[in-house]
Amino acid sequence: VEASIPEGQRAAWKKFSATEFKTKDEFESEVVKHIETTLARSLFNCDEAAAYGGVALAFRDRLVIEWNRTQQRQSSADPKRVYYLSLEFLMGRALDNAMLNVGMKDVAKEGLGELGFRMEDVISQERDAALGNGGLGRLAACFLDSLATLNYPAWGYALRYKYGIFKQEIVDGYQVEVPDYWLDFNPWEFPRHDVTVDVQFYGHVRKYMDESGKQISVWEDGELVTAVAYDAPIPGFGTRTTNNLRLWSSKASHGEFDFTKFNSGEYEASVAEQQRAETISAVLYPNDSLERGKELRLKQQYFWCAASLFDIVRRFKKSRKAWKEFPNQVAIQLNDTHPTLAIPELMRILLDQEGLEWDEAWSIVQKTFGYTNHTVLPEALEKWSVPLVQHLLPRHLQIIYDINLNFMHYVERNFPKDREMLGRVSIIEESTPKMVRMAYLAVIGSHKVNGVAELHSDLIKTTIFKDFVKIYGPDKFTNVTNGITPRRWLHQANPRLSELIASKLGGYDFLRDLTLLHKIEAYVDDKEFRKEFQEIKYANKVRLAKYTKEAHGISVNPSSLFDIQVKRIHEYKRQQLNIFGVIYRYLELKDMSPEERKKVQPRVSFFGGKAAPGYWMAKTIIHLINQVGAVVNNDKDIGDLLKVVFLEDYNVSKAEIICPASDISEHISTAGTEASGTSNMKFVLNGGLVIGTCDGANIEITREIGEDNIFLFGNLSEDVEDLRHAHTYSGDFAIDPKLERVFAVIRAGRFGDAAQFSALVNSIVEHGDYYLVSDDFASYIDTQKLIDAAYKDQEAWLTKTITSVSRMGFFSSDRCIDEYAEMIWNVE
Ligand code: AZC
Repeated sequence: VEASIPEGQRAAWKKFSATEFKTKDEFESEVVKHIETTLARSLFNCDEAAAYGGVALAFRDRLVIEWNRTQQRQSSADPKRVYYLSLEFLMGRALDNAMLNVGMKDVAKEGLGELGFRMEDVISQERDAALGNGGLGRLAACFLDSLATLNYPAWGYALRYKYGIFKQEIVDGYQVEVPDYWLDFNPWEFPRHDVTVDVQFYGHVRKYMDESGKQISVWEDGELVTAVAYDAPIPGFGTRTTNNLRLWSSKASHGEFDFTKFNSGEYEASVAEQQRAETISAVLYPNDSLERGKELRLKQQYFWCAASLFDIVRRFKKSRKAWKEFPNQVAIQLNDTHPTLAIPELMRILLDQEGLEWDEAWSIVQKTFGYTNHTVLPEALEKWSVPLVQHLLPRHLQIIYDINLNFMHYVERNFPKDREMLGRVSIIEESTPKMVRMAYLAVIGSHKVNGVAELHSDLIKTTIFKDFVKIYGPDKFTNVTNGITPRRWLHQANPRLSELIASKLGGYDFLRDLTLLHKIEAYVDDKEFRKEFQEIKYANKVRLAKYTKEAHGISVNPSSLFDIQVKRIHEYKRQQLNIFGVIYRYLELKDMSPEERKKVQPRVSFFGGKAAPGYWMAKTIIHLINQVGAVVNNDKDIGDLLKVVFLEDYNVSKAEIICPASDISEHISTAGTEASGTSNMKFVLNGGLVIGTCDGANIEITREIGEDNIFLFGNLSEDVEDLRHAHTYSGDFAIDPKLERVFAVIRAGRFGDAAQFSALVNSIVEHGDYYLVSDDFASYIDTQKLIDAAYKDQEAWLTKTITSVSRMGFFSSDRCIDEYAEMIWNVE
């Protein structure tokens, strides 16, 4: 039922309609009102947390006003909308972003000062919204910012996890996971208790013929869980568009308790059922690039897909358009295979509920979906066991089998000579138990499939989806190289650099069109500009040094070369290569005479990142880094020449301090394994250089900024397979002698009990060195030496960094979103 105010009363309504604050005084009045009423505090008990609350609520009101207007505009225009389905949105903090996007941070800062608070202190009260693991989730967050900024009518859909990614504590050098309960106070979300969807699980399928002889399927007798919508406003930068991120929370379908059970004395049972329902949206799975096939994870995926599709279909049906118009009104992007169940779910809605014929339904589905692949790592490709899917989603399994049958017929007709192909491309893997290959289902059910950097998009066409390129032709596969939002990753994280650039370009237009950055290349020889640029980098290093001292008690000298590797800990990302390199550097320093040491470029090696709780090898790497730090940082011979810091609990808000502070950042994955990487872009945009392999977006960064401005090393992706093969079969695989020296000191117990690191060392020495650490070690060490030498020439270094920043325009997520809109979504 539409609950609109009648015409006659609308004038009164409009007279009292909420308006946004415009002046400092109005802002202060809003803040004080919220602190005194919404938060029930006073000037006698207002701490920084309460001040944060007041400011956040004042800005939230502003966002809501624009958000309502945006939704009204979109409802009446009813354009084609984009729905970005992502199990992860790694948003970080919202307040600073809201202030900057709305363009009122300066006003707020002054107002806050008058009320007795400092902006930085207030901002830092906010907890990160950490509903993601790493790159995939952060990319989704950048995309939301760009979608709103570019005025696309777009919605994000995800789950409202009670617990985001765990908090990482380092205890005795080991990672310990602590739950992240982030919802005590979250002013940015709006519960929509009136927007709910009942989602079914289990049960069975009854088939019968109706009068016309049509086969009907009914999914019956399942268990229902209710999805409740929680909405968060997503403001664009310098625009009134404020889009919606809708997060689903699960609860028992009959409310708090089952009253029948409750009244009959089964108190515990009634509560247990409620808890079981709530478990679905309780926690984000902390695995990055690994799928374990757990039932609860599949439940999460279906719960979220079913609720989101119900919502999308409900919105479409309001327009009373014919079903064939659906793909002209709706574009759904699958962020990795996690939402692939949306494909059979839309089929189920169209077939079983709307009565469409198979072919028409299937054509709608294929035109609606696009699929983004983020990895070629085999262990990350989702597969669900057929018995599990059968048990949880019996109707969907039938639909998946029918999709597969049609597909098999198609392949058979078109490739009659290649009998083996059927088995290779079947959605069902003939293993024990049989498995549903989600990536294949996603490819088959979408009209476009994209990778996230050029090399990666080429690789998926020649490896995991090779047969599908033969089947569908190459045009189904495309590339959209990742990007980052310059609002958060330049303007917010590095306000001084943003201001300096704005002062030269005559304003902040570059934040909406990052290609304008190329104009600062004209200042590369400008003395004043150079001086200021260099001072900003130094100040950002001082900020990180201060944080390092406060958080970890380690003093680092901001004049040292800051070398940073922050990202999830994974063998393919090769933090082990980095720390082995650090050990080698340490050994060389120890060998030197005091005279020789004086010539050495001092360096701080920063590491940060979480290991999946069950990923033992990654945890061992963290432990080794901390053990090396404990030795090196306390070695009197070494002093400031080398420090090793492990930054605990790396997250988005810390990245905002870390990325502007690098001289060098490390993106050193085994070639062909890192689909894109996005922190590489953040570091270069903030005036740091990169040491990297020819992998992911490093390649395109090199193309844009020039090979003189990046330090590339290591084997190329086309050689990886042969090298791996040789390790195992050639018999003469010898560990690099420099690396051998590192292993010798680890084995000798220099960094604590050697047994703790034996599995890590043996993965290289005895188990085939899958990630090519030894193959790339010498080249890595040599390149680090080049970096030391290059850094000595500060003027030349500065020229490289300024030039690089000016050439980073391509890597804005605005460019990505425009590419998706044009090539995949067909939206305006
Ligand atoms: C990541 C890729 O590893 C990274 O290279 C890429 O930049 C990023 O996606 C965005 O495309 N993949 C993941 O984070 N994967 C998962 C499952 O979390």
